[in-house]
Amino acid sequence: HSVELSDRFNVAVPFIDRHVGEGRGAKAAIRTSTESVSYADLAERVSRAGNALLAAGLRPGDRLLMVVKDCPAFFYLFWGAIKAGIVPVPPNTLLRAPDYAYMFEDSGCRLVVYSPEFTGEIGPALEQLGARAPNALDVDGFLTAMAAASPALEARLAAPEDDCFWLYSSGSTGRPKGAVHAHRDMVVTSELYGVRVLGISETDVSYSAAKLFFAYGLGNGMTFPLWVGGTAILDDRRPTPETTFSNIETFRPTIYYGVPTLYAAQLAALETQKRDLSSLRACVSAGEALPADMFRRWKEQTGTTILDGIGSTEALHIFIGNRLDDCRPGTSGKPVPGYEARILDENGDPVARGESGRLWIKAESAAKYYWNKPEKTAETMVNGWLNTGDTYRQDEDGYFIYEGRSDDMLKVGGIWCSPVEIENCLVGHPAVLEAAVIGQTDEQSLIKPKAIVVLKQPGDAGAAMTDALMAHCKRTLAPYKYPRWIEYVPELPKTATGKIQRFRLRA
Ligand code: 3UK
Repeated sequence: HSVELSDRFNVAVPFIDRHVGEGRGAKAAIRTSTESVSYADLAERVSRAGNALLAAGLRPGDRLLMVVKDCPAFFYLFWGAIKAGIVPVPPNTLLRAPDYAYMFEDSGCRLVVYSPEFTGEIGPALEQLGARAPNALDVDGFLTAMAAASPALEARLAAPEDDCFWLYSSGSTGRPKGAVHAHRDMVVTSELYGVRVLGISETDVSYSAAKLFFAYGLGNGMTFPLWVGGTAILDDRRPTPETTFSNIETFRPTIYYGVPTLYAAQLAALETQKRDLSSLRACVSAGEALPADMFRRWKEQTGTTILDGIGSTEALHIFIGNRLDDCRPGTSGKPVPGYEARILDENGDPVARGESGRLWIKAESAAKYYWNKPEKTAETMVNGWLNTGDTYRQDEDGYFIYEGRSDDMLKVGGIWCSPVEIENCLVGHPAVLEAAVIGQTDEQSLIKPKAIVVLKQPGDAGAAMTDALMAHCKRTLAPYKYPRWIEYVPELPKTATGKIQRFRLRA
């Protein structure tokens, strides 16, 4: 099941340049509400973008941080960089200035290109670094530079294992880690999951509600369609039931990719209004576990199957998943052909069938290391195996069942959320003495953050304080991270060394 690649190549050639020679030059590679980009246009703009980056002083191996919304320029920057041997790094676009300042420094990027919508966070991040700040340019400025650049660029050759792009992954403690992916990794995910599991082909039109900065969205909305010469639909708006349904009705995609939180909202909307989803041959869900009940309700309402699968930033895409011809609701399915999975106990021995343990996987698409984090690399990437940090068990037929994180991290709307970060934000409010954050399920059985707070003046507890603390979090953190419930207590359970015992609060 492995994927063969030549020793000297550049992954922009099979994903971008190949299509013109194969007669797809006039075919739409990308469609948005305002434009359609053909494969010929895409190939030319990717080369112009690579040349514009080189003209801006970037050299092969340099990092390009691209804080770019879902739009065609994301493709030009990402592939233009790769074709020129430059390493693109597309972080989450919902972050705040201090997060970006950290990433500018950690990545040592030479250039930041950002959508003008994000000026309010990128500006202060650059200011914070003063003389150490990288050069920065907004996307409009970059498109102008592209128009003046040459449309011809020789692809810089690399080995399949050479560094190609990074994705930042957040952990429960410490700062986000740059997972360094190689040239081969996108080929492996596209071929093993895209082609062999989803059966994606040239005739498919892909629409991912999950954004391109997310490894899940990057595969769904960019690499899979480009690998087979299909069409990708892009929308830069925040996905809601209204935007996603109207996109499905307008563009008639054949595959739709969502996350459980959005499927829950879409199901609620379908109760009051019928929508035309007849173009879909498959739906995919990842990021957090899809409750079996949502699978059934979606099938009832739309007639389509949601394939739940687990992936990670480090593995790049889904490594255990359900299939159209082999799907068990309430499970993550079985290993994708070409990936291996093992459930190990605390001694590193395989557990008996049915018992839970830590999930480890062997993935040809796995990141080789974390940038500048040798200890995290050593903990996570061991002898070719990847420690997922998840607890799993297998049912009697071998389907993998998710049982939760092995640490305290929360998945909210499919995106990592660190309890420590929310606690730190709450403690930054003048009324708060201490705070602990845990996951709690909402009425849809999906996890959202809940805060347990000790106030400096216990008498201040109440609805007005709750509103003030939620507003404080929404202002300071990425908006999806605010606590949906706040409970007030006189003190928090702690270990002898002063570490909050979140497991006691969960109980
Ligand atoms: C959790 C799931 C249960 C799990 C991702 C598809 O989510 C992705 O990557 P992240 O690095 O997070 C990885 C962690 O998220 N998770 C993801 N999918 C599921 N838990 N059921 C699922 N179906 O804890 C995992 O370790 O943000 C998903 C493709 C690419 C991705 N990067």
